[in-house]
Amino acid sequence: MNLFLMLLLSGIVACGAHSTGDLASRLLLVSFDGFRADYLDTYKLPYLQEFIEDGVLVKQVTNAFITKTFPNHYTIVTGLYEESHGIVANDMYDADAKKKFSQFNDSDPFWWNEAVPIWVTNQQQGNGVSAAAMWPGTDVKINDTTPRFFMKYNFSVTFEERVEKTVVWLNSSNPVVSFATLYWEEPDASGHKYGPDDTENMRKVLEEVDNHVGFLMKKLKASGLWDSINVIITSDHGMASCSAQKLIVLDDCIGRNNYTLIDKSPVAAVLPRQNKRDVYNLLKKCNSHMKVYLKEEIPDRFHYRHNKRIQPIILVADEGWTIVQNESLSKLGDHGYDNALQSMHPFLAARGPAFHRGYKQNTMNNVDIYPMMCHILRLTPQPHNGTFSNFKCLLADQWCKSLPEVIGIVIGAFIVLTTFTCIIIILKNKVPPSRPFSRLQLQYDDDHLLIG
Ligand SMILES: *[C@@H]1O[C@H](CO)[C@@H](O)[C@H](O)[C@H]1NC(C)=O
Ligand SMILES: *[C@@H]1O[C@H](CO)[C@@H](O)[C@H](O)[C@H]1NC(C)=O
Ligand SMILES: *[C@@H]1O[C@H](CO)[C@@H](O)[C@H](O)[C@H]1NC(C)=O
Ligand SMILES: *[C@@H]1O[C@H](CO)[C@@H](O)[C@H](O)[C@H]1NC(C)=O
Ligand SMILES: *[C@@H]1O[C@H](CO)[C@@H](O)[C@H](O)[C@H]1NC(C)=O
Ligand SMILES: *[C@@H]1O[C@H](CO)[C@@H](O)[C@H](O)[C@H]1NC(C)=O
Ligand SMILES: CC(=O)N[C@H]1CO[C@H](CO)[C@@H](O)[C@@H]1O
Ligand SMILES: [Zn+2]
Repeated sequence: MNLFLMLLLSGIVACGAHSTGDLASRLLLVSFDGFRADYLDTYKLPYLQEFIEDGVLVKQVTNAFITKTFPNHYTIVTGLYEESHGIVANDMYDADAKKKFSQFNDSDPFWWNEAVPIWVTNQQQGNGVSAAAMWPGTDVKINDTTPRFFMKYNFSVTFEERVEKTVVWLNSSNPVVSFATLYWEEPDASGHKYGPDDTENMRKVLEEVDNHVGFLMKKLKASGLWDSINVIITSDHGMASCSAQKLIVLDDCIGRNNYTLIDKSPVAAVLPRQNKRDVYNLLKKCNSHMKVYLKEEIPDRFHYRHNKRIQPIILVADEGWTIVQNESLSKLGDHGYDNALQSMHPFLAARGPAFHRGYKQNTMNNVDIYPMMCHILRLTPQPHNGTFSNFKCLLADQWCKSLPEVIGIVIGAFIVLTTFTCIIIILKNKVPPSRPFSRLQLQYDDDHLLIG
């Protein structure tokens, strides 16, 4: 009975979700750069809490290695590890093409074309177009396509201006904007400047970020989009505290002419100019707070090896350590470290008709976000590294029970079945008493016959 009711209910819920979703499934993806997962517990953020209570929360999202901005923003919108989407760092060098990439010189499609992001697929397959208020790559012609509406990256444009633009785009009915992105530079900038342990300054910036969430909610409500739109709020990475006492000085170990430093801290990409083994051996002896890997030795769990843009040697600093050549420490917080560290993890919250209400789960991977968004927008995803079961519980149209609940249902069903069986046996046992009687009668009859 229990199980039957559950199935019936979930069926009704699934049907309901489908019929509302069919009208116009709009999805807004928001990133607050460098929003470490535990900021949500440490600071009072009433607008975000209101958003979460009405939707779902994933407390910690395991992001991709290296835990930097451009690589992880591209992972979120492609569902691919960095080795597979090709944006393997904020600073890159391609030895074959002899090209350089940096955050400030990122518009050559060459770097982005190893993957197709969701805003392109949405326009190629979907029932609508895409719009972007600044997300890495959205102002580049990837696979010969930009979002139908986008802003050229400019950090001076205020959050309010970005939201106003986004809401006007989403409110358009011709064409329908079914997917939009919104990006904001904080709390990353303050995390670098003050360090994540400076609670006074971090409180200020996080309250500002929370007010931005409030502003976004207010604007979506005012335009009448709030009840029908799906909104995901997440981030690319967390932040760790750095200190001048935790410097790894490469100049103390190796001459600068021996190598080119393609990317710096905390994961340094080293292109040897002399014999690779010699460079490796010098670096290997350099500092116990830094791991040194030949490309082919990079651990499997990083999924960070199979791309020619990954340099022959990489150096991975321990949490809180900074790799320099001879410079002094320039920031009190940094990210990029091992993606197994909790300090590197962001959160994910989502709300709207596609999501459950008041549901929380502990983890998912950021490669799972892409297939989840494709599911909501009914797009056939490109090949990706995500896993459906990791996020299915967040979705309103999926039947999802935890293991204890499943065990409860199974035990419940077992009790019901046992009860039925007992009743049947008892009923059956009630019949037999008449049998000996009839048999007795027969015997009696026999006897009678015999006697007769
Ligand atoms: C940007 O990168 C391209 C291609 O590598 C290069 O030709 C150009 O000089 C760079 N521009 C700047 C301003 O660094
Ligand atoms: C960036 O935005 C600011 C503020 O809106 C504007 O004054 C500036 O001209 C913009 N810069 C570029 C390069 O468009
Ligand atoms: C959204 O669209 C509706 C109907 O087309 C219009 O009445 C409303 O003013 C628009 N709101 C915004 C914020 O553009
Ligand atoms: C390479 O580094 C070693 C050790 O610091 C140094 O002796 C040597 O001169 C360097 N070679 C070049 C070409 O810089
Ligand atoms: C760092 O190294 C450069 C190049 O070798 C040198 O010019 C500079 O003086 C050094 N700075 C410090 C602080 O040692
Ligand atoms: C990730 O997905 C891509 C595309 O399907 C695939 O080529 C790659 O092997 C996958 N990576 C892993 C570690 O499974
Ligand atoms: C690199 C890449 O994936 N290119 C694709 C761009 O989109 C077209 C379809 O419009 C595909 O055929 C290409 O493979
Ligand atoms: Zn970032």
